[in-house]
Amino acid sequence: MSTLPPFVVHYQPSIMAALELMLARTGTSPVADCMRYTLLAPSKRVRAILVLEAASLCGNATRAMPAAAAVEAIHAASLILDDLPCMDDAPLRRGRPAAHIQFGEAVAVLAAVGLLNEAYGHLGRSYPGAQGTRLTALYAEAVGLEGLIAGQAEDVLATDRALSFETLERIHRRKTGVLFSAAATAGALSAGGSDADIASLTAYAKNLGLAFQIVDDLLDVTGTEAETGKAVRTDARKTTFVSFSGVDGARELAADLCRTAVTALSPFGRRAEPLVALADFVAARRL
Ligand code: GRG
Repeated sequence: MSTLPPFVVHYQPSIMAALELMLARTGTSPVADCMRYTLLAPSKRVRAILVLEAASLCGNATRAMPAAAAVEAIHAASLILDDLPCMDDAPLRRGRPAAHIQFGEAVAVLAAVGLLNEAYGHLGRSYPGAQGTRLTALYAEAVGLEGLIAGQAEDVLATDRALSFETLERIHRRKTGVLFSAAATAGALSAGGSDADIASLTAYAKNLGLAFQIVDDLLDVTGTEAETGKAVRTDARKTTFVSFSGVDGARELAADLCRTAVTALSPFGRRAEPLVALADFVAARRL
């Protein structure tokens, strides 16, 4: 994988420690090994950073780490499932053989379910009472039938079919954007943020998530396997933001969405600078 910018590197050790802690109870077995293989592999950790920065913006980052670890476990589960032969059939992930190539399909599926299970268990153990219930429900809804699962189902069923822009946008808001929004909301909730804070952060993350996906489509066309850590030129049978708008159009769309995202942070003033930097990173990323 290409080198990460210093802004993102800064967070890696504490997030890795939190992920190790979350998996401390899982022991060793083929399924546990596959969970660790996927979750601890090199990643930008954008969703965890979003949780931590949202919490910090709401005045208290001290309670956010379990929610940051949990969103990364959910994300890792989604990557394992996304790469399976019955889905995107992708051989490479995070610069390594995909989980099903390394461990076989059965273990990979069980590891994905195991990661989801650990994510929810970790939330329940880390946040007592109403806060834990709210965070668990938030992530469950993001994964569910208005979120990742719905987006993935519509995406898989759309292979080899032309899509309207509206459908394409709905698929990717669900597949990618919803987990970004949940991460920002979780950070705010862990910090006791107000409804107004949550509304601003959710609007930011929703737009950032769609921009992130558009850049993902761009990198499939303009990036290399060495930079992205995954196979490229794989989207030939799918309608993507690039097939719709061209490389320049998609780049403009992503930049527009990042600008809209940043505008939503205006109530926070200068304190929002780290999240503005995150949007800049998303718009320009090569990995
Ligand atoms: C039950 C969790 C669950 C999911 C079922 C398989 C599925 C439904 C959804 C797939 C969602 C998915 C993989 C969307 C793509 C999002 C995306 C752009 C992934 C790449 O994320 P990065 O670049 O990856 O942040 P790293 O490796 O840096 O973490």
